[in-house]
Amino acid sequence: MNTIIIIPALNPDEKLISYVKSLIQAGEKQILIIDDGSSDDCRFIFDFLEEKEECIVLRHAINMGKGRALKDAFNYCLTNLSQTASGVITVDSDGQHSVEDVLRMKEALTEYTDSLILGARNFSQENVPPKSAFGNKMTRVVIRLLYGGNIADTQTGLRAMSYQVLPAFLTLFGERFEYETGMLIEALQKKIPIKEIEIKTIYYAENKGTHFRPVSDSWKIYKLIFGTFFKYAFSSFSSSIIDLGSFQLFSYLLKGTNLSVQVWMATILARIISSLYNYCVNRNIVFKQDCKGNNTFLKYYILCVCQMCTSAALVYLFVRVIGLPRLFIKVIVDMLLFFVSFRIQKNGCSEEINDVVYKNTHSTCCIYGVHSVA
Ligand SMILES: Nc1nc2c(ncn2[C@@H]2O[C@H](COP(=O)(O)OP(=O)(O)O)[C@@H](O)[C@H]2O)c(=O)[nH]1
Ligand SMILES: [Mg+2]
Repeated sequence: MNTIIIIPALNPDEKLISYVKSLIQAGEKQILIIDDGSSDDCRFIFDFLEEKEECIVLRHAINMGKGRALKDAFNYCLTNLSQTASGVITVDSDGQHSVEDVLRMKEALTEYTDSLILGARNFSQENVPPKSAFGNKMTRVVIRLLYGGNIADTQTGLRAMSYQVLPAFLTLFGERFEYETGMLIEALQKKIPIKEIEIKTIYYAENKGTHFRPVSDSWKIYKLIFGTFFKYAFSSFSSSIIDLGSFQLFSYLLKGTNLSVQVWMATILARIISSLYNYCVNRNIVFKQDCKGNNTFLKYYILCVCQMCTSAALVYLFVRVIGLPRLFIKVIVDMLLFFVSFRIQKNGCSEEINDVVYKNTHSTCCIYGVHSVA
């Protein structure tokens, strides 16, 4: 696969020139370098690279952050370099990624065209500065707990992806290092497979030249990780409360009718209200982008109706047979249904439905998932 090498750079040193030269020697023909508002001292490096026919230099007038630089580069590739390549590899400018590893990523990309491929470092090695090892291990655990997936190197800058998956990352939130964390969360949420290739773990001078600001960049990364999760949790929890509250209200209003009418009508009306609320919240707040309108709406409701009917039927049955308070039974039934639907989604009933369920995941599960929180 023909690939573009993308190198985001902020105040690089001369090593960048020899690094780019060795990439060219290794056969790379398209290298996109982003000068992200680097100081005037570095200008000669970018001017030199710009002269090379294999290189394109994009410049930011001021420093806008690695995330912004990557998004601009991805967009440039998709809009201007769509004829000449079909994938990209992002590489750091400070020589932390060996040319051999870049080539291995390229090879992997020919096989995993539907995946986000990560060049994973080994943080147990001796040359890894303790701060970097700790930060990475901690982020790995938190992402695993909140989103699943077991990603060995969550902060790697060596990443490869085909044009097929690239658009998913274009509009993500984050201007600095947190953008790269957002890419991982997006891949996990959208079920874009993540493949890791072990690479050499290179650190120079205890990583003293890093642009990573431990407090403010870590804060941004964790705000993103928890923010996305809590938005989802809030959406699920509040939908659940609305569902149960409406169920109780409609049961009360339908008091004069027989049990079957009460349970079915209350379930349906409550679900209409709570699912509309949930769909809107997820569409506008939780998963701001990538909702393909009616299509997701329709599929969302097909799933919703199936779960709703099962819920009403089971609540009716258990109220009749066991005679416990119906709200209590509804909580238990919806909780069980959540786990069942979750398992079905995990095993993958139909790929398409799965995809939709995943995009709305939490929305579809929400109404049920919620109850596990409630
Ligand atoms: N475009 C751009 N690149 C950046 C910025 N900060 C860091 N980088 C690049 O991102 C890569 C990794 O940054 P680095 O400071 O080495 O972080 P570390 O390797 O995680 O310690 C390098 O290629 C940097 O040049 C930035 O603000 N803008
Ligand atoms: Mg570095």
